Amino acid sequence: MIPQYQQDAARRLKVAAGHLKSVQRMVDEERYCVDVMKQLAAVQASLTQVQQVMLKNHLSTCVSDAIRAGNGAPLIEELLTALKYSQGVWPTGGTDPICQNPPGGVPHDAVTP
Ligand SMILES: [Cu+2]
Repeated sequence: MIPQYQQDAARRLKVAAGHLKSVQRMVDEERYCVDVMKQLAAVQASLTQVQQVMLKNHLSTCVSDAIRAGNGAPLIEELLTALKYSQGVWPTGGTDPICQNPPGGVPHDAVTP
């Protein structure tokens, strides 16, 4: 793993684990349901951020290495399958924001050959 991403993921997981423990305590103490739900949503958002870090690492390492070696297709398929089970990893909820609105670029569906 790229050290920066590894440290980022580890830090975020540690925070999420601590947060989850406090939610568990809230359930044990029979705290107000909506308050528990809000805290659970926050834990889920933290885990989604870890997913995004892992995705960045995977694209930066495994996928780009495979593409450079001419063997990217299986990893792209594997990633698309994994993303079906990783709702919210794309910030807009399942669509690719880069293709829709690339910084300083043109969406690839707007490009004519
Ligand atoms: Cu990878």
